[in-house]
Amino acid sequence: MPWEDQFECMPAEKMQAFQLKKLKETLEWVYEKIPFYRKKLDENGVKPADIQHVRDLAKLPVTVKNDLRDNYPFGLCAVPMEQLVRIHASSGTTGKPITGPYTAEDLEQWTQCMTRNLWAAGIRKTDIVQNAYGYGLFTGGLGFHQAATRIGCAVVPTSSGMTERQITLMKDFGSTVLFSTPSYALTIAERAEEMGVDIRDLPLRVGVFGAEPWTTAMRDEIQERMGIKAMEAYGLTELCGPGVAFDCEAQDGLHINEDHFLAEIVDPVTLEPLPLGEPGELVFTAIQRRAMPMIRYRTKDITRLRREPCACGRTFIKMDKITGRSDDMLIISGVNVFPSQIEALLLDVEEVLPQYVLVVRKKGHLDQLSVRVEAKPEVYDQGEEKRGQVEKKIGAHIQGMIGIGVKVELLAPKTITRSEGKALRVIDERPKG
Ligand code: DLL
Repeated sequence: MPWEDQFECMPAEKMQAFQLKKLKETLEWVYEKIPFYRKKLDENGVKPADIQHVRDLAKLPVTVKNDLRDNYPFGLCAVPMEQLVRIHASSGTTGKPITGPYTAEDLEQWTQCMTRNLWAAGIRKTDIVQNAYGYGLFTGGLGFHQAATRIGCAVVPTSSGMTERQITLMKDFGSTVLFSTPSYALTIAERAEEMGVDIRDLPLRVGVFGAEPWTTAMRDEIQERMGIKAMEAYGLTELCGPGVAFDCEAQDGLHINEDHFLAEIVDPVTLEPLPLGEPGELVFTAIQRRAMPMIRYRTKDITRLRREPCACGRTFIKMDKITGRSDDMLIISGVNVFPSQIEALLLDVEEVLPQYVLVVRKKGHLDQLSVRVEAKPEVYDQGEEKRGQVEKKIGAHIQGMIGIGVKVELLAPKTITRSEGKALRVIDERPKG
């Protein structure tokens, strides 16, 4: 039974009526309280009252990350400071940070959304959960912490880093659940192997991973290496943090908390809404937040939406795993490539470790992609000839599956810096501007 089945299993018609009511309230709210939105709606000739159906969303202008930066720190906040009880922030990779302010009600709703996620992952009050997401301004640490506390779990707030200590505590405390980024889970698995600890022999049984793209191949690798079920969380600071979407025991797509977040898929270039099932950029409207609602926020995340019955009984719309961000998309010899496609292919190759980095350079007018991937120690030790064969094999596999020529560099094990949070997968050495 889901955590809040009255919402999670709500029949579609009832959900649509609920969403419309909340959407209208939110539009009135932002129009009245946030000059940025009032101006934008006026410029586009739309009034909140023009929205009479959820599909009328498409009439509204989109919001982008730069709008948040331009209004840093509190320009998009609809309530006075005394009503805020928490302020998170995310720095992103470049530029000014963006802020995530919460009223007490926002914090409560976030906790409930996130609790649905953990509950769907099978986490119960008897669990000992080790939370290796970073605590602090990042929403991962506290977002997971609040929800695990609500279920009544024993939370071990390790935060990220100090990997040996993570493993020692995991063993000593008998942690049954791990929260971390997927790449940090791999770092933990690898370090444990070096320490002679087999995580599969420990009580650990579930992980809830997110905050960065990962393929199903990577999920299988983690499940296998740790002997756990690897579940997923999706979210972003702009909307609350984790708790926007989550997978259930079916592990077949992520249910979106659609009583809080209206999802659309648009063409990233024309911004035209795309029909269900088509891949494109995910756009969200947050319809229950008070401090910082979001109207048609462009996430840059690429996926598809599916509305179909799920074995778990939830009626929430599903999204596929994120295949990448539109700003991470590479165009190599005219072919659009996401790092996740390369990840999936590398994980097919038995001679390598799941540690890689992609380097993009400009050669003349063309973009050139180098795939740097670590060899397994026993493969690396066989010498140059063997390494050359493996590089060729990987190059041919990528050429065969995606149709692009790449340069493959097989690296010695442990060459690539291990992730403790979001992994760096692409190094772009093309000249800027
Ligand atoms: O990463 C919130 C979060 C924390 C989600 C812990 C899940 C677990 P930001 O730092 O603002 O927030 O980054 C948001 O991370 O737009 C996606 O590109 C990416 N992302 C988050 N979850 C997933 C996921 C947190 N499950 C950005 N799969 C988003 C793929 C994800 N990408």
